[in-house]
Amino acid sequence: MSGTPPPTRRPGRGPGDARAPRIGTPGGPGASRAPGTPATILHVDLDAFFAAVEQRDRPELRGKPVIVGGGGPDDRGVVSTASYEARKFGVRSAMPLRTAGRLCPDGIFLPVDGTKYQAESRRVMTILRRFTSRVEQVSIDEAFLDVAGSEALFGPPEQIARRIKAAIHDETGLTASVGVGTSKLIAKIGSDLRKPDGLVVVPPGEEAAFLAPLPVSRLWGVGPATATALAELGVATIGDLAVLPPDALTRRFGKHGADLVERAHGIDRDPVHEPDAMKSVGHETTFDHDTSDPEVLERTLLGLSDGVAWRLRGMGIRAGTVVVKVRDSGFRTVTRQAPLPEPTDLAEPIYQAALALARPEMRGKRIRLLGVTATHLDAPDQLGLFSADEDRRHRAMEAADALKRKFGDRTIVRARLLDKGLPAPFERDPSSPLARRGVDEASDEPEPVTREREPDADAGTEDV
Ligand code: TTP
Ligand code: MG
Repeated sequence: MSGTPPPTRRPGRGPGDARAPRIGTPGGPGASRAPGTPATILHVDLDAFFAAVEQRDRPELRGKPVIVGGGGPDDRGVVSTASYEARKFGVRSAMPLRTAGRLCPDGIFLPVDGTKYQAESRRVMTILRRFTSRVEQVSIDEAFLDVAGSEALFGPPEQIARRIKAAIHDETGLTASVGVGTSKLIAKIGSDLRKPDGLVVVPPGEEAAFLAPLPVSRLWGVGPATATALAELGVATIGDLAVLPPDALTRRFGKHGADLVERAHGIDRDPVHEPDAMKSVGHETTFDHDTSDPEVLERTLLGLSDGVAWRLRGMGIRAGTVVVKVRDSGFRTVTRQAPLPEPTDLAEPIYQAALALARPEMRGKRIRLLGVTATHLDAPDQLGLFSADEDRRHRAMEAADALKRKFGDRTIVRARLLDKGLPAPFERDPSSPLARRGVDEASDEPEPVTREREPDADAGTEDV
């Protein structure tokens, strides 16, 4: 919030502004997608979400450095998020709480109230669905919208973005940043650029100019390993990448290289997926070194299951089936699936099912990749209301689970995983194009060359 506590708006950048900054050079480099592609994609991301909810509910915390996560600076866990006031001291998500305590001795440390944040998340997603049914929630506090078709009712995309910001602010007391563009990539980068309470509109045709000055690490698909490899080729900014001959990138990075050049021009063909189209939620991880260590394999499955359950809960949906994917050192990939005893959004049953499925497939092999996916998802809870007693009981259980496992024990599990050089699955989701900030640093991205060798489609893999 840069010195201004929520829900106060930053002057000149609030939802009521007359004009959003338009980034790019009019008449600059040609349209990056087919001419005439309208800029109807929005990315909405709440600002310092968990911390902002706490500052809203406790006015005495506004304007103060608030650090959410675990029990305090002596806790073994990690920071979930920090208010913008705390970020000035260098505090970031996924940082050990002890480090946060050192950087920001006057920080106010608060435990994570997962139930409260999930309820807020549902309220915000319900607001978004008033503007279009084409809402793809990608994490607890962010979503893509495609507002093509909503303009007759709500005005052009920029106006819709303002209305959304105002509605979120008025109805929840939280601020959101919004990016508007022709693709998810542009909208996502736009929403991040002027946080907090930002609004960035990139008109069609100005994508490449908009991206050019930004560091190449802003592109998704560019983690630390790729960034280092690109730096060796003299690439620091997205503009540097855009002018490289695609052939050179393809030789160095395979298909991934060609994708990178496209992205550097702002091209991202992935449409906004409506909830009905969402068939599964999954996480997978490739080990740096193939392993047959049962402890590593089981912990990884636990971490993956935890990540999947977290996302299910964030979206207010439950899964009926668990699918595991096991790839061995010879690139043989099998998937196995089984129904859950009952639909769930809890980590434990997902983990138990995943372990039972994976164990026979892992025995006696060196494992290269593990994945856990939840399918047969029930419809998102659009109203965010839980009427039945049964549902209330479940929510209570889920809240306890969330607090105990994810933010208490789980942060320790996560820290243990990190100790072993394993990725933290909640924070790194290969099935999502969104690389989360502060997280790639914690996870060991496989070398791009390795990735290139991976077959695009796995023979024998069921389509989930
Ligand atoms: P983000 O949207 O990444 O972060 P944020 O909303 O706190 O801040 P920003 O203004 O930069 O968007 O994540 C949303 C919430 O998810 C965040 O408030 C806390 C939680 N979270 C974690 O628990 N661990 C993590 O590593 C990250 C990145 C987020
Ligand atoms: Mg956010």
